[in-house]
Amino acid sequence: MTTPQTILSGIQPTNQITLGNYLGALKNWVKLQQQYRCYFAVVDLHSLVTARGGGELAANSWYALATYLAAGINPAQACLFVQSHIAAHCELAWILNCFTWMGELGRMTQFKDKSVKEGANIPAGLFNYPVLMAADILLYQAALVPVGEDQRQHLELTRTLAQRLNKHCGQPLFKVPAPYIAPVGAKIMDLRYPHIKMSKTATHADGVIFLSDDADTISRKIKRATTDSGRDISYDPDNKPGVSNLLVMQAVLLDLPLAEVCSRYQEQSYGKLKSDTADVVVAALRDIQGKINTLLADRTSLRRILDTGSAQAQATAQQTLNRVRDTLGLLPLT
Ligand code: AQP
Repeated sequence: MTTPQTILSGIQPTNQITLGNYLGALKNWVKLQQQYRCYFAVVDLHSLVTARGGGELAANSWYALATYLAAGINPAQACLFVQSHIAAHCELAWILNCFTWMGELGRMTQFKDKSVKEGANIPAGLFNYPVLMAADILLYQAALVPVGEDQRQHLELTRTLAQRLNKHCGQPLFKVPAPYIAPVGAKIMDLRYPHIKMSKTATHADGVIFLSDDADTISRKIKRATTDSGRDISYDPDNKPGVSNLLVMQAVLLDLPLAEVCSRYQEQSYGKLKSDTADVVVAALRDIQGKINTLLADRTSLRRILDTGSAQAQATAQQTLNRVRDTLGLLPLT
């Protein structure tokens, strides 16, 4: 029997998880855990870049862990852990920083977009974020990284760094990972401003569906979603981003081909599309929301899952880090 390939992915607990995170990442993870050796992290160190920590970060981290489980991640199949519990992430990130060029980081679209919001004091962490992400992935020798479209460029940098270090050290220290981008749902758009992606840290909550939103809130947000001035309902993300976004949500949540969902709305109104989409989203999230609340009420069990996952992640990560340290000539720890 061949050893399954490794997958690593994570979500930042910057705020509560959104429908975009769920459809673009989490829902795929649930399928992938059957076939691959999976590591799923709550990447809390990344969140410090914009959230700057505090009680909310801790609460959001527990919430993220509970959401992974409620969505269907099975801790007996996948390793669940919190990024900051594994010190190797920061150590490898520093090493990779020494092999990353400023020009490469300056070209990152997410850095350019997010630094505009930061004003005069742009945290260096925002600039170096893709390097920490590369460390997250390379420590576990991940072959595949399921991400939404927004992370494609960061993954490309991870590949470059893996190849650069492998060449520099004259040996395959790191597996060169490939992105796993779902054909549909990889970029769920904001409901209010459908030309930008739905984001946890959007300044306007009305365009974002949080997994914690109740049924009325979800319905209200979808019914007020921006559509366009036409009448026909078709998948055309360039000219009809709002309508296309709702069609995609239904297709992914109902596990139906996009063309089949589109065909249901040949002679229908935008109002019907919105109310059906609201029903589909509410129904899909109801079960998950109930489970999240039950899981959050039992912190001892969540802690036990984390402890098991951390021990497993620590062993794998340290193995990679030790090889890197040796190869680069850093003195052994003992
Ligand atoms: N709108 C989206 N559609 C599809 N996938 C998405 N992802 C994020 N937004 C969408 C995917 O979710 C995973 C976790 O993302 P992240 O927490 O690392 O941060 P992000 O990509 O920066 O996502 P957000 O929600 O926009 O967070 P903030 O506001 O904190 O920056 C990734 O796989 C991502 O691709």
